[in-house]
Amino acid sequence: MRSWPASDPVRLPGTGGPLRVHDTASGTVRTTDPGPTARMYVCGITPYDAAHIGHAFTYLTFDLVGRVWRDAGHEVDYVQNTTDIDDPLLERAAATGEDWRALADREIQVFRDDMAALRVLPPRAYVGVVESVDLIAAFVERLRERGATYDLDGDVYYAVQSAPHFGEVSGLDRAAMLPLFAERGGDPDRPGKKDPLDWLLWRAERPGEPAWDTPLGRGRPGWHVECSAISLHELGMGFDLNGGGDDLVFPHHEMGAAEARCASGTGPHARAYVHVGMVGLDGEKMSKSRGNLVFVSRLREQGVDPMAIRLAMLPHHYRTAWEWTDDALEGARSRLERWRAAAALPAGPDAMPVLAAVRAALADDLDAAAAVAAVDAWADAALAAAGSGAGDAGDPAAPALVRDVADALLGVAL
Ligand code: 5CA
Ligand code: ZN
Repeated sequence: MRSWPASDPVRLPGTGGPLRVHDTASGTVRTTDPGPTARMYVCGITPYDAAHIGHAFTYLTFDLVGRVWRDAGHEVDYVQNTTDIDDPLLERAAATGEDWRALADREIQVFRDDMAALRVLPPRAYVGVVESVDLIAAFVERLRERGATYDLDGDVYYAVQSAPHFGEVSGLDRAAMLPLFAERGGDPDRPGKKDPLDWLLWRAERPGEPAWDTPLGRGRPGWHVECSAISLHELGMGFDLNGGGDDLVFPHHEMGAAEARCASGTGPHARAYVHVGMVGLDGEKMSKSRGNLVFVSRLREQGVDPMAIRLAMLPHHYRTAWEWTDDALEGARSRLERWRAAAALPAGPDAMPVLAAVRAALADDLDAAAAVAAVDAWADAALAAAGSGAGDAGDPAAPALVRDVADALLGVAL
């Protein structure tokens, strides 16, 4: 389906260094080592509601990854899915009496507008499940041919015993896996399953539910299989980074990795698994099911500058859970004003050290707080010099370079 618009980030002088990020599978911060084209897959929204700050923070994180890779001289091949058919979407549509397709289309469009406003660079391929049903059914058939599946009342399950590397992504043992599986969309207690951890690949048609004709029969895909089928089709095996929020470590990325290994006969699915901490509000994870949400689209409607929203998220480290507050948005607003005022000065202190500091900070496991602090320090010094009457002193090229650094690496338009 259609992605969203963006202009390419400006090119900065020189090149940035290699990106180091935390890889969930190894539990360590590792240097990414992409070829000329860095390949990234990130799990997209389930479009039954508008995107909240938690979603936005996840996509901001991977936007920074793409920007650092670009600055280091790589092309970036970025793929994102959208789960435009799944139980929560159908449940919401049933509750409100809306057509599920209309609901999904509307919320996907709100998401595109949010992402474009926040200056999140778009994926090369933005892929829906509905448009991928044939691809996913063919993928399930491949798993079936490899003997990894079994049928249960017309549904198709992946047998966890056919996943020799199971646990490679999350590092969890069975005792830890079981409750998470139950909590996050799994069905450990369904009678007839060979193992409680076996997971649904294909759901045969149920009365009143949408279904598609495929060689597997009429039905629709299970959840995890959409991301392994789409990522393999678009990027191939062993791509550089598989990302999402840390609620996807298990079961979603574990089960997806097992399917991809089985279908391809090689592994791993991705060279690094990167997970983002959960954003909360009032002491709880922000989630559609809890309803404690701050929507990006609502803030935009209220006239909040999207760059202030971006700056309010930016200083948080991607691996640490944090809470959204109105105060933080206020702080981001005044920071944005200060940065804009400094960047509009006729001259300022040498900005090459700012470029070096922002590059080094982001390459170091996306230390965006340190990157923001480097711009703060430059802006404070530039404004102080201007305030003391020395405004024309300094380097006349510095404000433009800081604008370019903020634009290309932080995604903030000044
Ligand atoms: N469609 C699936 C992925 S295939 C899904 O998880 N959709 S979602 O709408 O629930 O979440 C979209 C993305 O935002 C996922 O990467 C998810 O891990 C992330 N996410 C969800 N809630 C939060 C939160 N509170 N904070 C940070 N990231 C979040
Ligand atoms: Zn996914």
